[in-house]
Amino acid sequence: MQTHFANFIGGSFRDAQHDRRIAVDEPATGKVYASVCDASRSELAEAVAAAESAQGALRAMSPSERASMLYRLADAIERDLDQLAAIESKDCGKPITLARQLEMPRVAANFRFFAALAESFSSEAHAHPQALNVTLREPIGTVGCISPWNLPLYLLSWKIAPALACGNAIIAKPSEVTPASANRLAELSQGILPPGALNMVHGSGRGIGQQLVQHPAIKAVSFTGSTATGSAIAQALAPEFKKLSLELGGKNAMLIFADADFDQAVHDAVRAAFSNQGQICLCMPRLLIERSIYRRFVDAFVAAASLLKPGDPADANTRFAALVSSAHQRKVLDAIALAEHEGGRCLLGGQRAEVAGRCAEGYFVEPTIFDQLPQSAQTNQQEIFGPVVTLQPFDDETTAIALANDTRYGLASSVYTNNLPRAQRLAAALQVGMVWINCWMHRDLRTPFGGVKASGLGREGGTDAMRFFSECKNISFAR
Ligand code: TXE
Repeated sequence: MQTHFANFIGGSFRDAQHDRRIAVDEPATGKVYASVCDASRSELAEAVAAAESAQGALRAMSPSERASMLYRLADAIERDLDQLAAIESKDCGKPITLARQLEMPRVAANFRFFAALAESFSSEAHAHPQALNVTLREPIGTVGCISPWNLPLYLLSWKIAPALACGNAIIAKPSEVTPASANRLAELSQGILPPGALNMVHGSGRGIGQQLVQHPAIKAVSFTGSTATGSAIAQALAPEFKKLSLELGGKNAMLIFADADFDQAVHDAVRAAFSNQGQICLCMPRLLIERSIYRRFVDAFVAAASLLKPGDPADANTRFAALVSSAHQRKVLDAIALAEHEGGRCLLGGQRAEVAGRCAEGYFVEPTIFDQLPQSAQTNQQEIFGPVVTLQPFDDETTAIALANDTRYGLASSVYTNNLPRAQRLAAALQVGMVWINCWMHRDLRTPFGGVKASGLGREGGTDAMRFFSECKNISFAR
């Protein structure tokens, strides 16, 4: 029997009153393996009512009670880590090893981290000769969390954990492309969270997603996804003065100088270009390389990337697997065709990848490398969000900075150099929210996460997330 993912409302699973369902594929095989409910306004109304009714219980909880609820959820996730990794790998087409070793441990870590913060995040007091000011951080009420398909549970936990730590009720809308792990999280939350504290409505973005963010009961929206959708949400919500956090696309550049540790730069560039088949907003699809080492770097990078053999995501030895959907595979193959049309030289890949056996119909694309494309090419400007990377030489620091900054995006950048003053100059000049020096995707949960320009608005992570998911009220006591 086919699996079906229903809405999760008031602590139990409920299907939609109508019978509209969306098919869910297994990207590795190209076959439909499940369906997900396409929720309508009436289920949204039920979810809103459930969230409102949970508010009393959530507000009454002490910080340590909130923390203990999140610790219990983290324990349940850790207990079921293998199962969750298998669910995520099947639903997304991603290597099981990536889900098992990186994503699911980080999901549990997010709940633990915000459990601890629930206890230590404090209101502030400011003494004045005439008054004592107490600045409270209160729950907002009901918040909307919209998450994408590339790191489904990880990015959802990144929103849910701080929202609960602050005492809010949540209505989440996971991506309709990858609803499975969110569904399992909902099951795990039963008996741990008060009914109605976490609700999930499934379905299309333009349908239930849009209805959710616009619903008057939703006081804040945290969204991760494409820049186009983020912009549409921002426009729709602007007249309503809702709190809004947007984590959007990127076209990140890695800058590699001749004085860098060459082998480390090559190793990290391969990870940064092709992890999760390039479907991470922090991936580095543009590599800018100092001209004196350009040829040597290109040879080493192409050789290292050619070792990534597309394979069955369920195989523990696979490091590079499928794209998330047929539509996304088409988008990436179109982007490759455009790169060729723009005059790019294809140094590796450029085709749909053939994987034998059960994966013969899967959504695979080869790791693909282009050079000889000008910065103005669409390939260097538009987010592809797949395993397609471009290489460009630069002659000096000023040119490198200009190339790196010359896109509409501004999420992250990595700089490889052993010249400390140069590293500091670059960190100051790069127009991004996050700069890594001699590393990539190093994550410290206390640090702010987010971008500038078309990469988003606001920051997630650490106390920034706690501030986003709480409302501040100042009370002055006359002395
Ligand atoms: O994203 P969408 P898609 C980029 C990447 C990718 C492109 C499109 O370039 O190719 O976006 O992916 C919900 N109101 N990123 O179409 O549409 C939707 O149901 C409310 C970058 O999947 O932005 C899903 O849950 N919600 C990115 C979520 O928004 C709406 C990660 C994301 O979908 C909605 C993913 C609406 N009007 C894609 N429309 C990153 N920054 O990590 C859609 N949704």
